[in-house]
Amino acid sequence: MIKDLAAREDGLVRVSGWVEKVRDQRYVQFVVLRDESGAVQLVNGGVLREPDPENPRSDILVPRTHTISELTHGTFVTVTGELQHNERVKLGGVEIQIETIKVVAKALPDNPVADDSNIDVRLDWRFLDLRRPEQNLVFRAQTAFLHALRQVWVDRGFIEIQTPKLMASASESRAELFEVEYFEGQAFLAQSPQFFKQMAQAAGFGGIFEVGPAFRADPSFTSRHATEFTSVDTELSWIDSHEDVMELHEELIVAGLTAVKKKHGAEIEQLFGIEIKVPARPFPRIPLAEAKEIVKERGYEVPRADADMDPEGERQIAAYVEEKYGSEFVFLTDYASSIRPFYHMRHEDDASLTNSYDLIYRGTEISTGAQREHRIEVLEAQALDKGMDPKELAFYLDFFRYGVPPHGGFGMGLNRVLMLMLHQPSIRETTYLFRGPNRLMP
Ligand code: AMO
Repeated sequence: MIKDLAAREDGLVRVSGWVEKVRDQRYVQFVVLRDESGAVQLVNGGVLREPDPENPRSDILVPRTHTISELTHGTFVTVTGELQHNERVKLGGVEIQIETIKVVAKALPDNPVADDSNIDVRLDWRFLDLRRPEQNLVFRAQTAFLHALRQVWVDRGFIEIQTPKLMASASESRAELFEVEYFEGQAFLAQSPQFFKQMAQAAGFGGIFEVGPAFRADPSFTSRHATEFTSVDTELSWIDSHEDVMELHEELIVAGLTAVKKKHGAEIEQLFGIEIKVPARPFPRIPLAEAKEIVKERGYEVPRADADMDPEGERQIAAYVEEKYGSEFVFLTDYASSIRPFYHMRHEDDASLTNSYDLIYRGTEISTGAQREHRIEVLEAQALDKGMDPKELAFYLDFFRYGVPPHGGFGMGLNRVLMLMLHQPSIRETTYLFRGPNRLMP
C-alpha cells in the first residue's frame, strides 16, 4: 500500500493505483499515483540507461516514455521501481524511480469530474468523485464509527437483527410511505424497523440492534433528507424510562466519536480542517417546552401551530447549549403526545407528554428515541386516538398480548451523523449513493 512506503527502506517496490496527475517535462516525467491509502510521486527520467538484455524490465524503461506521456487521469497502473527517501518531495518525503509501468485499465481522457464540479455532476459520476481522498475518508470514518457502536452492543450482549424492508403496513405513519406492486397486491417499503425491533422485545431477545436501510417518500430537497437512508436502530428491555435509552445512546455516541478521532482524527483535521470533539457525558437534557422558552428568550419564536420544534429552533437551542455547556449534543425530552407516534409511552401523571426525546448534534436532529407503551390496553387506546387502523396493526398489537417487558430504543440517521461530524454541507456527501426525489441513478 502507498501509505506503507514512507516506513520502508529504499529499494525495489511495486505499487498499484490510479493516475492522479502527470507532469510531463522535457527530461523528467512525474506521475502522482494514488491508491485507497494515499498518494506517491513517481519519477521517470533524469537517469539514462542502456537497455540491458539480461534484465527483462529494462526494455520497458525509456528515459522519457510515451506510456507516461499518454497516461490519462484515472488510468489504473502497476509500477515497479526504486523507492527513494527524499526530504524535498512534499508528498510524503518519498518518490519512486519508475522501472516498469504497466497500464492495467485505461481511463477515457475526458474526466467528467473536476475539483470544482457541482454536487449533481459529482453524484452522476459518484465512482470518480469517491476517488477523492476526502470522500474516501468519509466512508473510512463511517466504518470506524459503526465498528465502535457494534463493539458496545456486542459487549453488552445485544443481538444484531435484519428486519424486512417489504411490509404489508406502514411502519411510522401513512405519510411519506412508498408503495410497491407486490404480485397481485401491494406492499410498502419500511420507513423504520420500529415494529420489528419491538417484536424482538416480545420475543425475549433483550437488547437488539440493526443497521439497515429506511425509506421515506419525502419530497423535500433539504440538506438532511433522503428518500433512502441508513438507519441505526436499537431497542432494549427492562428500562425504567427513556433515561435508560439516553444513557445507552450517549455511550454509543462517545464510543463512535472516540474511535473516529483515534483512527482518523489527524487526517480529518488535515483534509476537512476540523477537530472531532468527543462529548462529555451526560449530554445536557432539556424538556422541549423549556427549550422553546429558551429560544424565545433568545429572540426566536418557533413558527409552528403544533408543539414541535423547527430546524431553526434546533439550531438556536444548540447554540445555547454550546455557549452554556460547551456541548455539541443536547437531548430534547418530553415531547407532546400530540406530535409523537402512538407507540410512545405517555407520562404517568400527564398524558399530554411522552417519555421521549430527540438528540440534536450541532443544531440538527440525528435521532428519535422513546420508552414504548407495552401495556396492550393503553397501546390500543393510543392507536385509536391517533386514528390508526387496528386491523392493519393487528400483527403488531399481538406482540403485546402474550407478555412483553418494558422497553425502549431509538433510531438514528447514520448519514446525518457523518454530515455533522465532518462538517459537510449535505448528506449527499456522506451517503454512498444518495437517493432523493429526483435521483435514482447511478
Ligand atoms: P424518526 O422518524 O425521527 O424516528 O427517524 C429517526 C432518524 O432517522 C433519520 N431520518 C432521516 N434521515 C435522512 N432522510 C430522511 N428522510 C430521514 N428521516 C429520518 C433522522 C431521524 O432522527 N422509529 C423511530 C425511531 C425510534 O423511535 O426508535 C423513527 O423512525 O436522523
